[in-house]
Amino acid sequence: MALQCGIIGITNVGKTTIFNCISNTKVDTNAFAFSATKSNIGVVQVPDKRLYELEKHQVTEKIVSTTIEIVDIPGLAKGSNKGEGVGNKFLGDIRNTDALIHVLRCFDNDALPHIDGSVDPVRDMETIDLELQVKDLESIEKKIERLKRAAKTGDKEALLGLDVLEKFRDHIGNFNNARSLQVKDDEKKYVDDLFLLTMKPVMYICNVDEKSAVHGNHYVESVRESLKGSSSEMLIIAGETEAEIAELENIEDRIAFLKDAGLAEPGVDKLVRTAYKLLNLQTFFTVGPKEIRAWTIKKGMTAQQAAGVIHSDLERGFIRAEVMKFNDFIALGSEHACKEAGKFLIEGKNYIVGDGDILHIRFNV
Ligand SMILES: Nc1nc2c(ncn2[C@@H]2O[C@H](COP(=O)(O)OP(=O)(O)OP(=O)(O)O)[C@@H](O)[C@H]2O)c(=O)[nH]1
Ligand SMILES: [Mg+2]
Repeated sequence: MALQCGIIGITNVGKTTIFNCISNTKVDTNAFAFSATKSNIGVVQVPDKRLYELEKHQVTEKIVSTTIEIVDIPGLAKGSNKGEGVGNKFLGDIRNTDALIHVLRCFDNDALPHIDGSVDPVRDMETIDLELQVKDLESIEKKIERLKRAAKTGDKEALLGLDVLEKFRDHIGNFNNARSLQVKDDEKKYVDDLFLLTMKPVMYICNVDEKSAVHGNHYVESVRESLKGSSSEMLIIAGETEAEIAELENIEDRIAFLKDAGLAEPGVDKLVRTAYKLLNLQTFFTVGPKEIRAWTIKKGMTAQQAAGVIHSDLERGFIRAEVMKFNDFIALGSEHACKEAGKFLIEGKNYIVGDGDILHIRFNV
């Protein structure tokens, strides 16, 4: 199953606008609060300039990017945990995602009133966090009750679990997100089964007006300030500008538009790459005259598991992997040159694949 990144935030902050740019779809966006009634799922190509570097050294018929799934979830509001706005249902959609893209409104627009009366991205962030925290507390309390019953019968494991869950309850009860609690690896298992919403890795998107696309604005500064000391990433994106760029069919027009806006690449490209990292994913390549292709694996996967991403036969009949590092291949310019330089490696099934590895799997079924 593909890993999913969910776009969350208050209603009318530009989630669907950004989703449309990255997924090349045309879901209706409008200025009515809570007009969206279902989540949109898009398969999004992960932009990777390395594919075009590889093409310089290998003539090929086509280039295939790897993809991730992005889900655009309708806006939450204060009280969503009790069914306010469009409510509970969407908290369930968030539960199914593996990482979160939290969009914050950082633009003024008198024609588009804010649901809470004023533009204040830090307040919005806290509103959403609180909704998720309330949900998490519910799940934790339920499990605590269950474990308490088991602990009465002398179940040692239940006692250990209780200890960890109570730590989480106190932490989240003090308006913190689960992800910021430091716990030992062997303690994590007591909450893993709860799929806590505030445990999911998150990145913040400041949605700004066009003139703030490069340097941000005072709203962005307030977000930056509030994220000080946290490990979460923050990106600035001019949603409406990005939407205009995405409208342009012609690549030269796009480049000219980007240049005018002072951008080196579409902001959404960086967004998708960051989401990919957030999901703890990395890429390996296959390179040949028929196609040059990027494939997705989880960090830490072995050569045999990576072979299985291409085809189950390759995993089942795995013999060995021939590996070239991306940088070696680009620097030396060909497989032959890599061989001469001792940079063509023969690896077994337990080899841990590195980001950017060029693999050729030898197999026999
Ligand atoms: N000025 C300005 N308007 C924007 C920007 N991004 C989105 N909008 C407008 O804001 C309105 C809502 O945008 P959507 O993308 O539908 O917002 P949403 O967050 O998906 O809203 P819900 O699905 O209701 O939660 C639309 O009228 C957009 O044109 C922006 O960067 N600048
Ligand atoms: Mg929407």
